[in-house]
Amino acid sequence: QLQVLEVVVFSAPSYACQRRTTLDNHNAILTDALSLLAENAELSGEDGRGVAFRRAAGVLKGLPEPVTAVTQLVGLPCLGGHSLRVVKDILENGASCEVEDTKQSERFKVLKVLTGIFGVGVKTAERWIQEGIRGLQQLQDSGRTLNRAQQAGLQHYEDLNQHVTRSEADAVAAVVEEAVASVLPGARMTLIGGFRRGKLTGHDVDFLITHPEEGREVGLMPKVVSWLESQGFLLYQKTTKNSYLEGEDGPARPSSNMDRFERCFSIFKLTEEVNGEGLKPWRAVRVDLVVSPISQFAFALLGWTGSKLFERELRRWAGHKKAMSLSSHALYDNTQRRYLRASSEEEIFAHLGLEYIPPSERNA
Ligand code: TTP
Ligand code: MN
Ligand code: MN
Ligand code: MN
Repeated sequence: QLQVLEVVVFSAPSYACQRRTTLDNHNAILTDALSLLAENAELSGEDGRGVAFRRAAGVLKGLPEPVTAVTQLVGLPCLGGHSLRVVKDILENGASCEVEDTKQSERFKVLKVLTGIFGVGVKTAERWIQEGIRGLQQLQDSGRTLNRAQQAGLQHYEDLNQHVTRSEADAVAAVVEEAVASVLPGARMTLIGGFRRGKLTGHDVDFLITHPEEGREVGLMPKVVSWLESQGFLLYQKTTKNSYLEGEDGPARPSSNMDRFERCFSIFKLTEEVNGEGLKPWRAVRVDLVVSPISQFAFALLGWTGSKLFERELRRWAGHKKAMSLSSHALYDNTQRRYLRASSEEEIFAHLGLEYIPPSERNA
């Protein structure tokens, strides 16, 4: 009997925002490897290489079945020689030397531990390493002056490096909901970030808050924060004021991709009552709160739902393919020289000439 072996050759459009990427990843071994190399590049200040590895991983995350041979990948975008070599090593030898060496490298391990402290970025970690610091205990003993965020980060290191579960996210949501309803009836709160994309765990919980009447959201954040503080829910918080300037005929063009919403980076004290059973009476959870006026809500929702690669690719698509500038506040058409309004994510995708991709398929 003749056996016909069918080998699938994959294909995919090149921008992540053109692809539907669910959480059903059939190539986790490969994408974990590429993500690790991306992380190592980012920790070494090589952002360009980091993006290249993230894009390569993004393409593989969307494939409908496991890759069995590199020949299946010939037609795919974003897979450069370096990424293909890593994939080939894993397919043929079960592992990539480069990935294994990176995992074992002292520098990578120390950078991960130090940047794993909330409030510590690559630059600070680099400086400490140069000063001879190799771990948390050493940092604590060194008597270095830490800012408020870093102190809280060190204090709650273990909790904050433990995944937040969906049920913990729901418990936080109930608290934030109550806070918002108490300080401004009619205000709305939406779960954003990874949990909106359907992830079962996250490194934090993200919320977007708005009010259906434009302007009513002004001054909301300090009230929410005060309420949470008075109820003993906050172990740490830093609120950043809205620095977005309203222009004559619409919001001013943002100068960078950093958005300027009023936001609060916080650490919640999730107590047993809301946490369900557990061995400890409470645990620390990172929570991000963002407030947007209703006129910018769709842009904020799209911009804060992620994934980070999906966001990056949306902005790249807008700029390169459409001559438009997309931010979490607005969409500007550089050809027509005007802002394009939208009151839903669907409208933004339509403005961009993209098929609508729901949150659960933005997991590139
Ligand atoms: P994150 O909370 O960092 O990431 P995540 O929710 O996708 O994943 P995790 O489960 O690990 O928490 O960011 C959520 C989204 O918010 C992400 O798409 C990028 C966006 N964002 C901004 O727009 N500005 C910011 O300053 C930050 C920190 C995030
Ligand atoms: Mn599948
Ligand atoms: Mn998040
Ligand atoms: Mn976040």
